[in-house]
Amino acid sequence: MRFALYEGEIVDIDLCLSQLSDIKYTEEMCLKYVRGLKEIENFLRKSYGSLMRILFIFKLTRTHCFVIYYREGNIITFREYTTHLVSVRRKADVYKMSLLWMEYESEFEHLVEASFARESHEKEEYFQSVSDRVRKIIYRDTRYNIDYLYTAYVLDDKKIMNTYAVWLYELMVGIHKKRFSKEQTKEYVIFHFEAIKKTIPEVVSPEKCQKLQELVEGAQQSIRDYVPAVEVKQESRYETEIEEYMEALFQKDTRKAVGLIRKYVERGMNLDDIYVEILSESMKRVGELWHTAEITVDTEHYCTSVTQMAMAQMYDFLFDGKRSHKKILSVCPGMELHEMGARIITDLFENHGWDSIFLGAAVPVDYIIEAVRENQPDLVTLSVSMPQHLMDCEKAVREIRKEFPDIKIAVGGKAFESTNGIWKKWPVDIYSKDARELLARADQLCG
Ligand code: B12
Repeated sequence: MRFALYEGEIVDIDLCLSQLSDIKYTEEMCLKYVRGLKEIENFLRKSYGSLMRILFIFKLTRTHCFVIYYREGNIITFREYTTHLVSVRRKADVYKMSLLWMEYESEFEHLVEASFARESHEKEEYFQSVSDRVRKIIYRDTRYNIDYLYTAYVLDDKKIMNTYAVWLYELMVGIHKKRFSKEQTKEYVIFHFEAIKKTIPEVVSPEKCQKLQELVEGAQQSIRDYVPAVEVKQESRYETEIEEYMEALFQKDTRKAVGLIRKYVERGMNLDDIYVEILSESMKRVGELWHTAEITVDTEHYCTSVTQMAMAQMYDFLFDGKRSHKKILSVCPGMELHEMGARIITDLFENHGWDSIFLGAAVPVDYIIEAVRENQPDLVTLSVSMPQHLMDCEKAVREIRKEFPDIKIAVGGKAFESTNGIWKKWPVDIYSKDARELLARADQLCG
């Protein structure tokens, strides 16, 4: 067997030369290659260090390739593709390097690859009709689907998967609105889940299959049963301020937006209200507008950065009151990037006399423990917005409880709302949806 590296991938020269167009490969035929693949893997490991996964491409004809996904001595999946789809896969691989992905057991990693391969195979015509960008998005969505499936499986909480399925469907309705009806989108999302369901027994060990397939079926059923809630607009008592702040954001008028918040402070408005009822509420509405495709992600990010700027200027006004000599340490565990909830909580506590340490986004559990050891706070608050990060949160909770039994622990954030009260299974002192309720209970508990 002779191999060559071609654009960073390994190509079987003999197969390229033989130009076989009608051969159908079987798993046994693939296995013949494993010895050769292992040697190449060892060689690449020496040259490049750790390898996540190798993609082998065997060219059959000018238009058809045979692809093996191979990892540490095992074939993950193999399929025949048009070369066109292979180039999509390559790009998806680059995309996959993004830091946003969660890490999970290899079986689930294989499930992403194999489900995407199945979907692109079963819908080959559709995959060819859409742009590279769309195919990349479908790959990304497959990965997100498995993130949620994995989380629901590990935490044994169906609601995580069901809530996500409906959320994904709503997101797709917005994205598809110019091309497909809601019914077509519904079928499409259900099909997307079906590809995962059918692939589960191929790549996941048998004892996990039933539970995983039930979770996927539950997700599909939630989409079928979903009836959009009749919208009852809940007016805030700060409706005028929220609207003028959001208008400034959408006009991309940074100075005006930041200035408005300063003006509210100078007018003597309660600082807690500004944080919770204006800034937090505005960000939630921004999120909903992104979710329904009324604004794009760049605008969402802009609103985030301006809101963080607006919060930063509030610091000047926070530290005036009487100190209570209590300390809060606030953090987002694991890979959680949504830090504004934790930040708002920290500022609220500062405003009420607590000393605070805000560690911010994405802190690995080991470092959270170290920070707790070093700073000995009275209260640790862990904030999670995306369910995928609940596992890290649980780990942090359990380790803190074990090592520092006297320190109080509070958890909260949007992720908990899509669980069946997962926090009840953990050794926490406080869970709340509401930052001000947390403050009141912490004052009592740590008093
Ligand atoms: C800003 C934002 C981002 C920013 C965050 C930047 C930053 N520095 O924080 C960035 C760009 C990084 C981001 C990324 C993503 N985001 Co985002 N994001 C948001 C958005 C619009 C606002 C978040 C926010 O600050 N809200 C305001 C704060 C104050 O609210 P909060 O966190 O819920 O906190 C309140 C309470 O929950 C509570 N609380 C919070 N923590 C704690 C802790 C304790 C102990 C207690 C008691 C209470 C408590 O008190 C707070 C005050 O009221 C939300 C929309 C939303 N509804 O929140 C989406 C949202 C959270 N994101 C979402 C998504 C999908 C993503 C992305 C996958 C894609 C994307 N949109 O770019 C990535 C994933 C990133 C990752 N790996 O984690 C979805 C999540 C949906 C789901 N299925 O779970 C949301 C809900 C948008 C939506 N409506 O669909 N995002």
